[in-house]
Amino acid sequence: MHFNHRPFQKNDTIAAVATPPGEGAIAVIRVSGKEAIDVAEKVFTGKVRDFKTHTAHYGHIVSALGETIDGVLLLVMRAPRSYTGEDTVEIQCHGGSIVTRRVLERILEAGARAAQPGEFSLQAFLNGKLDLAQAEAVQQLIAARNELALQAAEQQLQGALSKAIGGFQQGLTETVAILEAWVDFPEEGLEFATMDELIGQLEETLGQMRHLQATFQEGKTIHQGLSLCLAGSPNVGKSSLMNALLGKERAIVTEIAGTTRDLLEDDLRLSGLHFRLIDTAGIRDTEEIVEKEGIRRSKSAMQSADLILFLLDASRPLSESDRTLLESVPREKTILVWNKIDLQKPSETIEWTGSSASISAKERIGLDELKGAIDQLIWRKGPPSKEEIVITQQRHFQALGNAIDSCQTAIDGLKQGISPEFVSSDLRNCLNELGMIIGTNISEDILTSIFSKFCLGK
Ligand SMILES: Nc1nc2c(ncn2[C@@H]2O[C@H](COP(=O)(O)OP(=O)(O)OP(=O)(O)O)[C@@H](O)[C@H]2O)c(=O)[nH]1
Ligand SMILES: [Mg+2]
Repeated sequence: MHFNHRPFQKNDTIAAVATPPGEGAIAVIRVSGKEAIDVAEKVFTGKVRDFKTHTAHYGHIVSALGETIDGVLLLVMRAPRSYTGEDTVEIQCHGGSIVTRRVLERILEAGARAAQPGEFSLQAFLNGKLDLAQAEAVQQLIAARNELALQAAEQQLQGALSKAIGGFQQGLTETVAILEAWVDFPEEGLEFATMDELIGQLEETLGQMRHLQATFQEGKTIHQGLSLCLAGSPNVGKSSLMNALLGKERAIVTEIAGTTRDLLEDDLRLSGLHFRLIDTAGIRDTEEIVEKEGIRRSKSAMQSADLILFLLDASRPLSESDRTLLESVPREKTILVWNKIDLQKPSETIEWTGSSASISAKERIGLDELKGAIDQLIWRKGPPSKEEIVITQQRHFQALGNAIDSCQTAIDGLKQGISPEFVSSDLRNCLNELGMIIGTNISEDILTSIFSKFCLGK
């Protein structure tokens, strides 16, 4: 693979601030590449060239004229024992944007180039320290917004996904080898396996690939979070429930029907996931212009939400409008919530086979039951275990899908007695697609687009 033009130049020595901007006790500036030690030697008061690998040294960063810029701790990690696989120097200077910027500028002046986002991880990938799926996991780990996303990223970083893909590749490569031997020496027939065995092996791999691909549904939930919409007639307690779930007085609550006019949103963390919680205007017939627009928004929020909590007031008989509304909700993504169970309950019967919960938003009763119902609706089979491999990225999902299609075509071809060279070409396509996931035979454009989404300094 060649990496000879901008933005990524493999042989450059790159530098960036690796800590977030703003005030902080310390900031870390990372320098990596063939010249990292020489650059550090120029800007630091100690003999960096003589420093042993994995040692820390106190000293000063000085300007070209010898003026002190900052007192720092300097760490040396020599190739290949570093994150990037290149000589790496990390400088811990005082935090704060001006000090940090001056130290970085001095390093750039001494010969390093400002790194692009993700370029340290790209170096690590090009040096074989991480495969592509692992490098992507690093960014996912940083960006994880909930425990399950963190768990999935850690697992991918450890190489669990890469190992599964490697397993598919190994089996498919063996099959290709047998098929190609058959193309070369047709008179000898399929010497190493019967046709049924070959088809059987391919079908097994196909099944495993399909299983892995299907985890993307969960993966998306974990990675992107879900929207959770509170809906129902006016005054049923939607805003009260929003406040109860958030544990703060986010929304205005009054006894006047039609209090909430606009959509209100906030972040909610629940059972290892993150949600976008949306409170809506109570839906009813009205000619009032502002409320009408609010209701239009409520309906559209219900349509686009991943989950709906549909509230009914358990303390009063259901109105016609409650019933009509209930008819219109998409049941598969709705939990029916009876609110105000602290008040006397009229006996109501409605037809509802989906999930439901009974609560009092005001008195904070039944919230655990409600959370349980939400959990159940999301994870019909329970949340993924620590061992289960879940794919969380669209890119992986797509490549797996293409691999599955090619594998299926190969199987169909074998069954129909199509010439083995066509079958082996389908399997090679399948192998290529799998390779894209871990980064073998991947184009520079794709690499650039993947790594450019990373944080600067990572
Ligand atoms: N007793 C009792 N009162 C409740 C409960 N939940 C809400 N209320 C009361 O019901 C009234 C309406 O509550 P809201 O949370 O504003 O209702 P809403 O569904 O957001 O109403 P709109 O914004 O008008 O659509 C307020 O007076 C609340 O105090 C409950 O669980 N028990
Ligand atoms: Mg409200």
